[in-house]
Amino acid sequence: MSAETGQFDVIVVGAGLSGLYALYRLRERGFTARVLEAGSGVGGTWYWNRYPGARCDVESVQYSYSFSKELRQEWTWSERYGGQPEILRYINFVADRFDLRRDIQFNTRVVSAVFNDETNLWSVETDQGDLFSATYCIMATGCLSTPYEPDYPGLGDYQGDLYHTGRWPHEEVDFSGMRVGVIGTGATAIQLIPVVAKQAQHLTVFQRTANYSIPGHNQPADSEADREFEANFDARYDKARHSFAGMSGYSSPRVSALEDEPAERNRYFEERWASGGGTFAMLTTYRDLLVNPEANDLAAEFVREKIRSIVKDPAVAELLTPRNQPIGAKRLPVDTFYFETYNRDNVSLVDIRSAPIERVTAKGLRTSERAYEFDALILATGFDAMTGALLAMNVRRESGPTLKEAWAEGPKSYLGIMVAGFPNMFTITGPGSPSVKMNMIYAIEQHVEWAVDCIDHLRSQGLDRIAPTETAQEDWVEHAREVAETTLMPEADSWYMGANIPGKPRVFMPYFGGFERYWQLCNEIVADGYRGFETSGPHDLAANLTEPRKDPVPALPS
Ligand code: N01
Repeated sequence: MSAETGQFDVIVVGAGLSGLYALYRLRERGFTARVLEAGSGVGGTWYWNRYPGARCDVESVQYSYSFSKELRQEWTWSERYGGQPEILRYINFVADRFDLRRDIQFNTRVVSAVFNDETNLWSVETDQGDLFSATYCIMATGCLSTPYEPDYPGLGDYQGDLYHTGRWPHEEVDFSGMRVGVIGTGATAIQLIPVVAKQAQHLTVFQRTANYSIPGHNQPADSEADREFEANFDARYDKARHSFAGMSGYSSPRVSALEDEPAERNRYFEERWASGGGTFAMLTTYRDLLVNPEANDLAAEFVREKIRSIVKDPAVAELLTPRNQPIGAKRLPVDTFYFETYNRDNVSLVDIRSAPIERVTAKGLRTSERAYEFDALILATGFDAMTGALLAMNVRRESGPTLKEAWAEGPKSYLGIMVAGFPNMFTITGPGSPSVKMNMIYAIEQHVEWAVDCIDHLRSQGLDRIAPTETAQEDWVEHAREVAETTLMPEADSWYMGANIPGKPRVFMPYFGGFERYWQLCNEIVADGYRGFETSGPHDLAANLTEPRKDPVPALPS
C-alpha cells in the first residue's frame, strides 16, 4: 500500500459505531473527513470480538442507531438480543446505506497524532507511513478495543492454538474433539464458555474471581413489539434520554430494597430474573442497590442462591459463588446457560485464586498445584479499557506533554469529550463520560452530535480552536470522582477502576451521574456559550476549512 498524505477538516480514528456516525454527521454538515481504521472492515468492537457466543446484552431495538428513521425502518432484527454476526451485518448495512466506505481507509493503524500550535493542525501518522493533517481529530477508538493479555512466563512457548477473545479469527474455529482451556470468567467468557463446552472434548475454566451473572432468556424478536417500539419511537427515545442508562422500558426503582418485605422483595427479584431484561432489569429493582451495601447484598444473595440451585456439585457451586464484591460494581453479565454448563461432565473449574497460574508451557499451563494440557487455550482476559486505545497512540501537543504524561495519574477530561491542553481533539465516549455505564449507542450518538455541532459552531463564528480550561476540567474530574464515591463502584477490582491492568492508576473512569443529567449538562454548557471552554481563531490555515458542501450526503431512496 502506498503512503498517502492529505489535509482534511477532520480525521476520525476508528470505524466502529462511533466513527461511522461521526463520518455521516460530518458529511451532512459539509466537512471533509477521512476515517482511519486498523481493521479490514467496519464494526469496531463487533468486528474484533467474534468469539463464539458473542452477543449484545442490550435489546436490539435499543441497540440501534436512532438518527435515521429510514434506517430504523429498513432494518429488522431477528433476535431480542442480537448476536455478533447480525450486529456486524447491521453495521455493514449502515456503511453501505450511507455510502460511508469511500472515506474510510482500512488496515491502517494510527501511531501518532501531534497538534501544532502554529499551523493549528493535527498531524496524524499511520503504520502505513501515511501522514494526514486536519484541524480536528475525532478519536472514535472505543472503550474496549485494546485486548489485555496477561504477561505469563512461557506464553510464547505454547504450541497449541492460542486465542484472545478480543482478536478472534475471521474463519470459524471448531473445537470439536479438543481439550480446551479458558482463562477468565468475565462477561466475555460467560458468553463463550457454554458454546465452547458443547463442542470441546473437555473444557477447563480457570477462574480467578467468581462473577455474578443473570440469564438473558434470548428469543426470536417479537415483531409485533418491535413494530410498536418503532411506532412510538419518539416517546421511547425521549424516555431513554431522560433515563439514567439511556434505555426505555424499565420502570424506575421506587423504594429501598430494605423497605420491602422479604417475600415481596424475592417475588420482585424473581420477576426480573425471569424477564430476561438483562443487567438493567436486575439493577433497577431498587433505588439503593448500587449505593447501600446492605441493599446490594440482598440482590447479591438472591443471585448466589440461584447459583447454588442451578449448579449440582456443591463444591463447584461454592467456587462459582461471588463474595466480597457488590453485585453491579463490575459489569453484570447476561448469559445463556452459563451456570448450567458446569453440570456437564466435560467441564471442569479450576480456582486460580488459591493456586495461581505460574507459567504457560509448550502443551498447556502450570498452576502452583499441577500441570494441564490443552489443544487450544483461550484468553478471555479482557481489555485495557477506556484509555488503552488512546494511550497506545502517541498523542501529544508539539509544545506540551503527551496524553500519556497528562494522564499518568488517571484520565482527566472535561465531560469525557475533550482534554485540557489538547485542542480540537474529541474523545467519543471517553473516560469521564457515561459511556459504558449506559446504552453505548445512544452515548455515541450524543457525543458525536455534540462534537460535530461544536465544530460547526466554531466555523460559523470564524473560530477554529477549542479546548477546555484546566479549571473546568479539574472541577469535572472532581465531580465525577465524588459521584462515583457515593456509590459502591469503587469497591470492586473492575476494569472500570483500571484494576485489571497491573500498574494502571485506580480511578473510576466512566461518569456515573446518569445520562439524563449528563446530557442536559452538555446542552446547558453549549447554551452558556461553551462554558468551561476556551475558543480562538482564526489561525493561519483557518481559511482552508471547507465551505459546506452542497449535497454532502447521498439522497435517501424514497
Ligand atoms: O473482560 P473482564 P471481558 N490471570 O475484564 C480474568 C463488555 N462485554 O472481556 O475478575 C487470571 O470483565 C479476570 O479475572 P478477575 C462488558 O462491558 C459486553 O470478560 O480480574 N485471570 C476476569 O475473569 C464487559 O465488562 C458484552 O479476577 C485473569 C476476566 O479475565 C467487558 O466487555 C459481552 C487475569 C476478564 O474479565 C469486558 O469483559 C462481553 C490474569 N492475569 C463483554 N487477567 C455485551 O453483552 C484477567 N483475568 C455487550
